[in-house]
Amino acid sequence: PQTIFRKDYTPPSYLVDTVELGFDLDPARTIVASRLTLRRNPAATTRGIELHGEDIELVALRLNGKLLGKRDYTLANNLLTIRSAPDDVVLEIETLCAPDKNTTLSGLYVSNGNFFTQCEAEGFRRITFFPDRPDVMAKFTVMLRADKARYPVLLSNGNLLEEGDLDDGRHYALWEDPFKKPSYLFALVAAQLVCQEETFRLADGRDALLQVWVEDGNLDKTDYAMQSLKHSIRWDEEKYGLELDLDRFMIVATSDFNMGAMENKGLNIFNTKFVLANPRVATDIDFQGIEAVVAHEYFHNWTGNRVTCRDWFQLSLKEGLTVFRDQEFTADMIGTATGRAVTRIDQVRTLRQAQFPEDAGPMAHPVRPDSFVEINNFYTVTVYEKGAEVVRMYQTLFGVDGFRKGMDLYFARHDEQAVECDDFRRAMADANNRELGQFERWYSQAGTPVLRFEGRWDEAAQTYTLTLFQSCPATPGQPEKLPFHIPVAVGLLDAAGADMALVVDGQQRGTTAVLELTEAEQTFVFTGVTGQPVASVLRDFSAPVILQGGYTDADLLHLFSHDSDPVNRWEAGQRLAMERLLKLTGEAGANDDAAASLNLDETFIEALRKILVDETLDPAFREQCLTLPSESMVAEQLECVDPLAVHIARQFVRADLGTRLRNELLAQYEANATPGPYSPDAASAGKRALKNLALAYLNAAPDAASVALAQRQFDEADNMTDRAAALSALVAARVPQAADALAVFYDEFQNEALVVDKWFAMQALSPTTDLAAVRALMTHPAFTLRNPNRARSLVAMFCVNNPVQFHAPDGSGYAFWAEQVIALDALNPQVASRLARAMDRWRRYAPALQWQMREALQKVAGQVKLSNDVREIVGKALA
Ligand code: DPP
Ligand code: ZN
Repeated sequence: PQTIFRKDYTPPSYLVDTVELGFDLDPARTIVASRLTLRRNPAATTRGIELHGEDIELVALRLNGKLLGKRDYTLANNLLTIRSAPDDVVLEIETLCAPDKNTTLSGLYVSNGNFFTQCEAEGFRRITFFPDRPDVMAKFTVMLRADKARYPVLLSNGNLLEEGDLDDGRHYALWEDPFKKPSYLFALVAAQLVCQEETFRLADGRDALLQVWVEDGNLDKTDYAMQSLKHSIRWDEEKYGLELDLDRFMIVATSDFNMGAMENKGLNIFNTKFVLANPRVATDIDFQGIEAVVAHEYFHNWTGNRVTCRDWFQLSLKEGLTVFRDQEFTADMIGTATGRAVTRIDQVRTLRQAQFPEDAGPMAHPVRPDSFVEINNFYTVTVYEKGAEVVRMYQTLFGVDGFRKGMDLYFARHDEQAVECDDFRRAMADANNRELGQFERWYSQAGTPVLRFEGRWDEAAQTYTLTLFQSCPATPGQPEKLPFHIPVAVGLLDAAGADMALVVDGQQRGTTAVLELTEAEQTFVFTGVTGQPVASVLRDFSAPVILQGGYTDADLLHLFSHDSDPVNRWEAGQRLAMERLLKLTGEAGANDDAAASLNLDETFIEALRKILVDETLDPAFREQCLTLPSESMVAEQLECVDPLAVHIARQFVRADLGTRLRNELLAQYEANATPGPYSPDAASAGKRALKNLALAYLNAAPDAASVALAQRQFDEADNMTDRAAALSALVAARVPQAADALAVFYDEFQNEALVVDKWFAMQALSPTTDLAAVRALMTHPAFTLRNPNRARSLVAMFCVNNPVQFHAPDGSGYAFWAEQVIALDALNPQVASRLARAMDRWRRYAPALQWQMREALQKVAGQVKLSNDVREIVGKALA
């Protein structure tokens, strides 16, 4: 496969002013007629007209009215080239495609008998021939024609101009998008759907029509998405002065979708997972996900659609920024300081769980990659979540007001343009009169920087000298790294745990100072420090780095008890836990009987006990503090991973906490009941989270009482959060009641696809589920590889989130992985390629596992027929 490089960018040879699309929709044979007006791009460096096209049949091609023959163009490798053409051109293109055969879910496809599209990144070329690149922005008019009884709803981007009946039971709808857009934002839906709709008054006094479209029978699950949409519109008006620029905004849910959702202009298409919710079927996490994703896609209307990307290497320009915006929205919706911190902690967890490993593995790439084979492989946690961290650092450096000034300048300069990450950085720099040259390295260098610190208190001088050190490990293609510009937020705690007033270089800096580290090593002197402080470094996780060492156990206990920065307070607890997990993992791996002799110190238990029962702290925050780093986070710390030892160690800690904190856990279980009707608000969700953590710990060392508690909760709960938590506890406890409860649960929810996904997922990720059980589940009538949510719920869940079973010593998990990647690849390369990444870290495993993992990778790589998507992933893993 061919590698595409950022440095090879050339401007498009022609620009497209208008696109008129006509669709005659038929599942087996859809006719697409396209009429493009093009003009030569004055900035072009190439001459011919280049149109992309993939898996479509060209029926006719006319240039300025003249039918072109085979000699007038070339069509090879999915590229149609017309070598010579006048400066102004009208192209008329007729093509055919077969949506019902399209299992890739990219382009135009059929799901449950309905038509949907997905064009990002390069799906539009599967619909018609077009310069399918984001820097070609055009005005679209779309005519849809289809059978009226079968497809009563016909939707596309923008505003509805006209609709009516045709002969033969067909009907039509004509849509016009008033804004120019790249082809990846095109969408259509032709379907049997119903909608919840509402008129919403915008800040400028206009009324907009908001619609949430779902399959019949799901209108009892659209309220939360609608409410989230209204909150998002309001928030963007108030926070950034950005308004909805259309008369209507539609969200459509489909159960077959590769991603979470898609921000098509005015017609967002969503995975049902991020639309459908009511208390009976959705958990608190689901509600949170819906709010965040609805907001994310809505916010793209400005950050992504009005200002878009010049090329796909700039993906983080829109994704990092939009993730940051949805993160801030979520925090603002909760509103409290600890609520904000709890969401920040979730973000830090995601980085550690997924992004740091990516940055340290074979797929490591900068936030703005330099090359790719398949762009779909670069919709990554690095581009999204690390990209959001990079955007967050501007706000940390310039403050909320300075950040807003930068945003305003960005829109003033670039509205309706396709631009680069550098343009965003320049807007931030210029609006704040700062030079941000070095900051560019966050976009160009891959790898997670490592930050260390040394602090020295001088009693005589009353100074505290803090020396910060940074380095960054080599990543593929980048052996040497230069220092980053890192905002390091620091506080100093006195012996009583109170924040000291900070004076750095003679300047008063409040109680948290944002130090700007730009060198490999740099020293900062705090003056007027009257007692030995404990430094709280990297408050609020002020940069996406790994903070190494520097703390004693006593320091960490002090911070865990007192730090006024809740994120670092939580962090201290995580460090205490991690040190213990690593030590126990070493012991558990040493010999087979080690499990019986593991032991946890009273100091640690006591520290957790204090937090657990501290009623001055939000339950949501306490739950975060009591949650241990995951097995994969522990594994990330090890040079050579023995997944079984990691599992034994972590399970031991969970069970030991369940036993030694039993009374406190029981008390919290009772105290955090949420009587009355279910509400997904953050305070109630936090209580349920703490209560269900207590239930899980009590059942980590199950006895009759704890099992009965889980069983009672399963039987009596009126909401999915509590039911699913109880069922998971029973499954994890390996008790006979689990099988009955699973059967009851399936029976009750078999017609709710998203709950059936949960049913598969909770079994797939339980350490009690081995590969044989997974294979048995794959024969269940409800299982199919064709639906991405379902495939992920069982196969990916097992391979990624059940490490102890997946890494079975006989290598059977790896053989299964290879088999499933190959099977999925034939259907849907994007889904297959995600699963392929489960092997990224194979070189870190114990030798006996490593060679079996390599064998599985080689088996996939050796397939003659393999998508570029999967080939790139396994190729990089083996390189
Ligand atoms: N739909 C994906 C997202 O919103 C890709 N743009 O992030
Ligand atoms: Zn996005």
